[in-house]
Amino acid sequence: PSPRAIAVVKESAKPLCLLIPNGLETSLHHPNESVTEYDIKHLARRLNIEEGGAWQPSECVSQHQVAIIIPFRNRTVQLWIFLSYMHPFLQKQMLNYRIFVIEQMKGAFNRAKLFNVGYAEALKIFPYHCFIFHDVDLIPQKLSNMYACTRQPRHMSSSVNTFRYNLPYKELFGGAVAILQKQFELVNGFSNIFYGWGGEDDDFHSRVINRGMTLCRFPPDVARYTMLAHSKELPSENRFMNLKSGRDRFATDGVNTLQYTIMKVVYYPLYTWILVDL
Ligand code: BGN
Repeated sequence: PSPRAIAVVKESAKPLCLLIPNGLETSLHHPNESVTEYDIKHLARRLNIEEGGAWQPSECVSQHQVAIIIPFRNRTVQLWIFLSYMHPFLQKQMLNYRIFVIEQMKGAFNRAKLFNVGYAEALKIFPYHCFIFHDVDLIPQKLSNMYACTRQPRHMSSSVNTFRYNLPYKELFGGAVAILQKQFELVNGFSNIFYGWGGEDDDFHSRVINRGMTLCRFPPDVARYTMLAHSKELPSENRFMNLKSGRDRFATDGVNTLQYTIMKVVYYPLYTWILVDL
């Protein structure tokens, strides 16, 4: 358990929750792909979710304090599907969690920098010890795929339907990853310079390896995901160059040099929304 969980147990006289709750072998219903705004509003009340999309078990103290960071723009329908599926999923895993949606206001999309912003902003709200950096279009199929941090950084989405449930290459570290706060700090987060599609996840992989860590993955049968359909992004032309020179910037480009402007923060019923100008 994290030091914080132990402290809370002492204060609250509640027991610690199991590290991995029982009953996760069952699978969850399929994501409902026709979620309406009405469904979303009612879900928050029905599931006792705190404003801003946060929740924790009431009967015990979760050992996992997890910030789930979703970079976002222009995918509202996918976000609804994601949220209405993920809240029940995360609750069954007995996590103390909050979902952050980090929306980029303008310019070429910068997934990695949005992750850095989510990290920095989440820590202002709560001392999360575990971070999950997650695309909005990925739906985990197995409840046994714990949304918590392992000792080593974990590539979570290693078995995705669109890749016919195969890992395309060994170094792939995209889609959804789980990493401890102190490890993320150690690798200086993501690079901030990857605008457009591709490469930022490969650079993040190099950062982790460079700091002497090794990735882990759950077995393919557990790490199974469905990707929601969307049009293909155009890969950026700079991605090869940025990736090649990446190593020179590990220490000088990341959370320690992060600059951004928060335009709006709203605590919506199912998520904390942060609109940012990068
Ligand atoms: C790779 C991309 C990743 C992406 C995976 C899976 C690059 C860098 C130049 C080699 N990497 O090719 O960013 O997550 O495909 O789609 O484009």
